[in-house]
Amino acid sequence: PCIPFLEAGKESSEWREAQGAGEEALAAGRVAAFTVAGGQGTRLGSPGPKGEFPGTPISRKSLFQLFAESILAAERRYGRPLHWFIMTSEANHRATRQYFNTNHRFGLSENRLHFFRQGMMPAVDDSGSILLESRNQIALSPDGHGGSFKSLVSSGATQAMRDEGIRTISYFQIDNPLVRCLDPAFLGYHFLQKSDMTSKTVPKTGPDEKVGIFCLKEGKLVVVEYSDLPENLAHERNPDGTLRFGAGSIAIHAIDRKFIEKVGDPSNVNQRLPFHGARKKVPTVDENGKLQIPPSPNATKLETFVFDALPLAVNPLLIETSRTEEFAPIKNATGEDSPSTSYAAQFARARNWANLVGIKNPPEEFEVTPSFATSPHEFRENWCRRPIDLSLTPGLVLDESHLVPGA
Ligand code: UD2
Repeated sequence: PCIPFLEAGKESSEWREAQGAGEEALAAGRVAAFTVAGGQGTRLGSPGPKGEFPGTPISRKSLFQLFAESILAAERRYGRPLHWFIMTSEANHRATRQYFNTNHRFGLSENRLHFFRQGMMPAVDDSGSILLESRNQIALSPDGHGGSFKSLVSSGATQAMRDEGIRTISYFQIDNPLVRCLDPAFLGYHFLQKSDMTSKTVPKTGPDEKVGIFCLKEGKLVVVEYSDLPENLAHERNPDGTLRFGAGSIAIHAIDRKFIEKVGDPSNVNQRLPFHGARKKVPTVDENGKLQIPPSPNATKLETFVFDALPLAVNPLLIETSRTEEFAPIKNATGEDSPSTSYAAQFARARNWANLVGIKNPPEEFEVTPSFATSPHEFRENWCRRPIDLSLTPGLVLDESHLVPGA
C-alpha cells in the first residue's frame, strides 16, 4: 500500500495516530538514525568524505553537522538520548572519524555515535577475472549501500542496538539536506503497519530524473534503478498525463532491526541481495607487475542496493511525501542536484513554512536549521513561542538560540 501525501494542516486522524506512535517510539529510544556515507564526493569534485561538504546556504553547516543537529534536536524534543549509526568505507573511515573528533562530535556524546566500515568486493574484467591492484593485492571496491545489512550485523552494530532496545533504524543518504532524520509520522506508519521496511516516495519530475522507481514486480514491491528502467517505459504515461512509472525513490527507509539481522546473516542464502554491475576504471598491474591506469572503464564493480531488500520484507509500505519538504540532494558540482539547486530548495521550504504561520511576504533568503524546526509542525510550534522581538529578516539563520528556553 501507499499512503498519499497530505499537506501540513490537512492531516487525517490516521496521520495523527501515526505521528503519536512515532513520537512514543522516539521517546522510548526504540529508533536510531542511520546514514550511509561510504561514497566519496567524486561527482561533486570534493575530496574526502561527502558529509564534510557545506549542506546549508547561509550558515554553511556541513551535511554531517546538519544531521547531528537534527538528532540533537530530537533528543531535546523527546527527552531521550538517541543513537546515530554511520556507515563509512575503507576510503573515508579514518577521515570521517577525525572530522567528528575535531568538531567535538557536534555535541553528540561518544557512546551514542557508532561508525563502521562497509564491506568490499573484487572488481572483475570482461573475462570475469579478478583484477590485481598490486602483485599481492586484489583490486577491491565498496560493496554498495546494500552491504549495510551485512556490515550492520558483522560490525556488532545490530548487537549494540539490541543492548540499547533499538528496534528500528531511520535510513537516509548523506546527500539530502532536506531529509527528516527521525520523522515521527513516517516511523509511526511503519510501526502501525507492522512493516519490516517502509520507504518514502515523491513523484518524479520527469522521465529522465535519476531516481529509482517503485513498482510491483510479480506482486512484490520493488525499486527499479533509473539506469535499469527501459527508456520506453520511463516515458510511458497514464491517461491523466502522469508518468506510469513515476513513484520516485528518495532513498529514505525505516527498517526493522530484526529484518536487518535476517538479511545480513551470511548463512541466510535465501535472502541474499542481488549484485548490480557498474563499469569502472580500475587501475591494475600488468604481467610485469607494473601498475597500469586504464584510459577507459576496464572492469565491472559489483554492488548491492539497500532497496533490493524490499521484496523480502513483510508488509512493505510506501509513504508519499512532498519534494519541496523533503528532497533536494547535493550530488553534482553544477546543474541539477547541485549545491545551488539544493540551497534554493532550502530557502523555498523555509518560505513555505513562514507562509503556513501566516507570514505573507517572508524574505527570499533565510535559513531554518534543524535545531529550530525539522517540520512545518515544529516550525509552527516554535515560531508561536518565539522571543517577542524576533522577525524574519533576509539572511537570518533560525537556530536553537531563537528557541524560548524551557518552552
Ligand atoms: C541513489 C539511488 C537512486 C535515488 C537517489 C536519490 C542507488 C543505487 N540509487 O542514487 O535510486 O534514490 O539516490 O538521491 O542508490 N553509498 C555507500 N556505499 C556505497 C555506495 C553508496 O555508503 O558503496 C552511499 C553514498 O554515500 C550515498 C548513497 O549511498 O549516501 C547513494 O549513493 P549514490 O550517490 O551512488 O547514489 P545515486 O545518487 O546514484
